Amino acid sequence: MKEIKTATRLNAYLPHYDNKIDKVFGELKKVGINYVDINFPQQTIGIPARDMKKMLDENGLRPNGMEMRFEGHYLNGDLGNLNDKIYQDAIEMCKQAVDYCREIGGSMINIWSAHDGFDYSFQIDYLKVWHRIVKACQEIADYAPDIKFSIEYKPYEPRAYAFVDSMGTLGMILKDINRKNFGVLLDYCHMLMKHENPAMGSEIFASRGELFGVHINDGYGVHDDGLMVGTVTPFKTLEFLYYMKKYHFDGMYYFDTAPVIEDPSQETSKNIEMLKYFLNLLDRVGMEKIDKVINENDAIKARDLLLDFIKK
Ligand SMILES: [Mn+2]
Repeated sequence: MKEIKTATRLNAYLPHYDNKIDKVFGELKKVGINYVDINFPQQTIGIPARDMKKMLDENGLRPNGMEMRFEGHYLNGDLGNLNDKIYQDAIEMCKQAVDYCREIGGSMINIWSAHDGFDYSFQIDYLKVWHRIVKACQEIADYAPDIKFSIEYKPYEPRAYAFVDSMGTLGMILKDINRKNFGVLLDYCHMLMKHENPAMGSEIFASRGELFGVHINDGYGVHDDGLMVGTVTPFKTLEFLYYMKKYHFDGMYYFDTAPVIEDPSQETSKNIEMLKYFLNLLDRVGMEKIDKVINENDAIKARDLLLDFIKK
């Protein structure tokens, strides 16, 4: 079986390891993780890129890239902020993330615009914010044509309404950004929160070559629960993964899970186990057979397929 690229949330580990990132890297390697995504600037503060690269090399981990974390003065918006100074800061921060990413040998920047959104009616000018985000993304894309950028959407939290909130809005804004190195990162839990079916997103974006990454996890749909992979909606997870296989996704599976009570390494090993088990299960049931069932457009046969997954 082809190597699966996996990474996990470093913030689940750091408090258990004196907030020392090198100790966390050592632990990740032991548990079977092979790639790392680093929150920028949050997890790089005080660590020059060359030192980060050295720590990755020493622990046999490969860099995927950076995950943007807009904190502090970005409370009222980041890449869509209507204050010129803060807007420029947000763009500048993405460029700094690119520089750091290149130095550690990474190739991807994931942008989660935590604070672009609104809480009240009549609070923002939607079109103005839309154009600012598009312009910012174009500037960042053109700054680094060698880097792939993904936008991760979420319907709400911390804002009551996020600006880029769904597969539809993201699809529209990508069309306006119109840069080959800009794509999508699907967070499974975020899709459940929006009452989207994750598989619909993985098929549509992967088929267009726009799916650059996934955050895989599980939840009940109301909150960003970040539960272990496959534990709440196993059939939906299987359907989601079916399309990842169908379109030969070769990006990274990032476990965006949040063990609060559980030991993070035990939790990560269960995520890896479930992901591999599900990807194998799709083969055992048969990709062709699944494809046939889908083509028959028949709910009864689709239900029978679900039972086949349990029987295998
Ligand atoms: Mn995520």
